[in-house]
Amino acid sequence: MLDQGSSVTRENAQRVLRDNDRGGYTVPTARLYPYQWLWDSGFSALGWQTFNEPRAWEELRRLATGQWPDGMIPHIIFHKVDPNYSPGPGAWGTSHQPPTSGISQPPVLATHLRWMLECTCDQALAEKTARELYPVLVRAHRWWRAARDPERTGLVAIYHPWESGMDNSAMWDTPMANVPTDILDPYERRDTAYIAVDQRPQKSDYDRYMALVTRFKRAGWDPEVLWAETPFKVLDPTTNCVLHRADRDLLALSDQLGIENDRAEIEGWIARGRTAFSRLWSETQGCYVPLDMLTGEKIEIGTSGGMLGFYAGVADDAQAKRMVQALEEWGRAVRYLVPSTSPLDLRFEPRRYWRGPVWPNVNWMIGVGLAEYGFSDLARRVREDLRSLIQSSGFYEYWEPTTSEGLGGAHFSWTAATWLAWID
Ligand code: 9WN
Repeated sequence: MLDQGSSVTRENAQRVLRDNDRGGYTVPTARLYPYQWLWDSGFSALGWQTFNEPRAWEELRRLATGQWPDGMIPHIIFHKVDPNYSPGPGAWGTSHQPPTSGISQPPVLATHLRWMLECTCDQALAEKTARELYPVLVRAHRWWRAARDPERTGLVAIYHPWESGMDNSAMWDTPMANVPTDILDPYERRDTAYIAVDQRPQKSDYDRYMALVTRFKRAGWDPEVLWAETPFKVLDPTTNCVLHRADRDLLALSDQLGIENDRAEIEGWIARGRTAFSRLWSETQGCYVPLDMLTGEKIEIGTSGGMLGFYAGVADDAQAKRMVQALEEWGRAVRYLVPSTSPLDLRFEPRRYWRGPVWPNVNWMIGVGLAEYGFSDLARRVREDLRSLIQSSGFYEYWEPTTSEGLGGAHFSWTAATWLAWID
């Protein structure tokens, strides 16, 4: 069934973004997610740019208003309190104005800023805003290194599954099993008021999500305490691939804008990161996998996040060929690429959120990466599969990878943005 009866056209995609506009920032979808999310807004900005450039830049400028003094850009900015979403600002208990969450999300912004600068029809506005945002992004990348890789290994840690953007991925089953729930403020779930429970994380996941929030809040969100005491500390392939790509784009931006100051520092991040990725490679899975810093164990599972090695540009020829082979196997097991968990894995659940469904923003990143590596047939399949999914059911949040059923929220911003900026 098509989302709210709307056919999939450029005009309707624009309408989704307009409907989700809250005056300078875009919510992912009404009610279910009524705030500004970091990576959603990054994708929305690319969509806005195709028909309203000033509004696209405004999206990124509003994200910058959430940046903490230490450089972190939080994963949610609570511009206007809305009881439809939980956990709201009170549960996080951070002290920033505007109120924000206390963790981050995959840092897509430098890559998107570069994309916008390259696609602009208004060079003067683009350059002016890029100059304003560039230092914000350098501070954000510096924060990842200082707070999340203080030992300078080249890979950054995440402290919460929400930071990966892939909340209940099967990647997190083992490390989440070690998160104690003895410290847990009472909380209420709102998501299942809108979405069928079999498409959302389980209660056992939410208990642990909220136990982590409660613990970090009691530690006053102090980065050093969190580094020392977090019971969830993982090297996530998605975050590291997105950050590595964004480092390379930040360096390109510094060239384009003629800003010399930070070059050596950014080059250092890139060099260290490139070597460190070998720690996350799994020949068995044919993709990158997470590493649990608290046990030292790699977490063997194939996921779409692990396929972002193309997008990061870190895979060598042999690894790239192995990833293509794995993706082709996945593509024979389901009709539509790229399922969020390998369909050959027992933990694959085709309807449950990040445990199986296809996600538009991830297809976009994998498709871009595949094309850059010269795998044009597979790149085309990843894009065309997404086109078919959107055409069959509308601008949904995610899809069942064989039946093409649209799942999760409808009228979804990053889906409309993907349509406008990458597919149509
Ligand atoms: C928690 C907004 C966000 C996305 C994430 C997605 C989901 C939130 C939630 O929605 O996460 O951050 O409440 O489920 O997993 O990727 O950014 O669309």
